[in-house]
Amino acid sequence: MDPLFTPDQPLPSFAERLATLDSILPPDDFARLVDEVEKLVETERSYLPAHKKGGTVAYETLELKAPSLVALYRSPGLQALVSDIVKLRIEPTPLHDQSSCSVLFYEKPGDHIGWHYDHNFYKGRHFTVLIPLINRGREPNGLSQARLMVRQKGRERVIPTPPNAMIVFEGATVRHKVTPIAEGEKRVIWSMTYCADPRNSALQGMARRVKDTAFFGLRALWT
Ligand SMILES: O=C(O)CCC(=O)C(=O)O
Ligand SMILES: [Fe+2]
Repeated sequence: MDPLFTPDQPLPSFAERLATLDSILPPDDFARLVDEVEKLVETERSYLPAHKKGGTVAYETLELKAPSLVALYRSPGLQALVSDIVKLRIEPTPLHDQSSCSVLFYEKPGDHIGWHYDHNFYKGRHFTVLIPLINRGREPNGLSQARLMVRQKGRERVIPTPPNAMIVFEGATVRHKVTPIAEGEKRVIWSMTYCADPRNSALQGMARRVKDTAFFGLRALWT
């Protein structure tokens, strides 16, 4: 699958280190992708401890079980689009970095992520790209109550995350969180990172592994 990444729409400004686009994939391609990921999340969920809030499917699992997702992450089309938005040539981050390409799912009441930065473990500037795959719930617009919020210059704002949107931001400088999801709601986010220079020092590599451990469990220390 090599769909045409978007859209006939002017590129948004990245002056605030955050930009959003809508309808990033053609509807048929998007529907196929959601289908593939939904099946995978069903299986992956069964390995999670019952008490664990939220869940992630890591890059290495996606490479085996969701090859079209991983192919899109590495596709020239998506890289070119992100490069054009951030006005820097960017590349995918390495396979051993669990944040490079992952799927986050929020489905139990209370699933959320607190305020954080996406730490940059690389030499070059580092960007987070989110493509919401599923977001449904009880809000008047049909979306879930789990909201992506950012805080910049002392100001908080909600960044809408409807399915098939794309949110690009510089996570090392833009503090963000996701508010708790409510009963019966579901939100599945495809999260990727790109970097202008994805080399890192040994020290940065160690820090990255410690961070992945908190997010993905002990296994990450051995990657
Ligand atoms: O679920 C979201 O909207 C944001 C997830 C997040 O913080 C990230 O992928 O860095
Ligand atoms: Fe984040």
